Amino acid sequence: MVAIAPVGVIAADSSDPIVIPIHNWSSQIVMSNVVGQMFEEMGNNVEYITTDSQAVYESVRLGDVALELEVWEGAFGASFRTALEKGGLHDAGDHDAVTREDWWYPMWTKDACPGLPSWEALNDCAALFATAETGSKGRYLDGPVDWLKHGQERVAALGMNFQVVNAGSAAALWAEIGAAEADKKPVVVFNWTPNFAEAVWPGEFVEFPEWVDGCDTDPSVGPNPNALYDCGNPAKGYLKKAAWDGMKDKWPHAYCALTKISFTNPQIAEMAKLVDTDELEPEEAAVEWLAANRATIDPWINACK
Ligand code: TMO
Repeated sequence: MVAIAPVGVIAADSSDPIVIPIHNWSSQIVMSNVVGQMFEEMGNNVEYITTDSQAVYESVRLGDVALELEVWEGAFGASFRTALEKGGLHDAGDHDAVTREDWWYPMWTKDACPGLPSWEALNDCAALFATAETGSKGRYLDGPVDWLKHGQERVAALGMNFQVVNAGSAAALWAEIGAAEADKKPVVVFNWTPNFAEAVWPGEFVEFPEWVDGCDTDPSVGPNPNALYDCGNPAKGYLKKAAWDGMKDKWPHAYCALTKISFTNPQIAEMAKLVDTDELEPEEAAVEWLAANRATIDPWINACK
């Protein structure tokens, strides 16, 4: 006899592991574990793989990994758009979060440079940020290179008296702020929100010329008619989920849950805090986060059984 599936019941998910990519900042790692554990509760197999945070969009497009949980507009909008245009990956919806990634300083920096947060004021204060390494120029500690923040291009496009140094890891950013804290030494580093840092060090983003679409692709956009990257990052950026087109058919229940998932700024900041402040391992942090947030998670699971 041939078994016929009742109408309205979706096929079972494949028992192949859902491969989830992990990058080099804490909220993304914890969120990936939260969602991975959620999928496991739904009966799926999950595998984590550490990947470059730009190349991952090509991996999602080809189905080497199933999804990406944190597509930040500022850092990854361009790679995400490129992969979308090539095909194989799609936008699986936004988190209920507003993001910003840019040059940032702890508030004590403003005591030494009261014209902040304007970028022109920062530039006039460049000497305050000079180090043995940067000579007469101010030091700006940018993120790890794979976040492609184009700090050097921005300095050139706006004629700033700063030298851009790339941090080797997110931890190096926090160490730079921490080391400056005792003497209230002025520092300017790459930072973002939502993040654990906002609860630890009050601070502000530097205000650069406002982001305009095309600032990274069309030199005529932005205040310097001959340069790309002469704008700040979006001040109200999106945070998206991306999925491999094949995920829907291969793991329909997990895919359904992915489309429901939507984390908020405080929830994402808490994910980072569990690792960066409380020093839990990401997997443990995810267990804790899930235990404290069943009311958020359970409806997503129940809607996709
Ligand atoms: C991609 N990041 C949140 C580190 O700016």
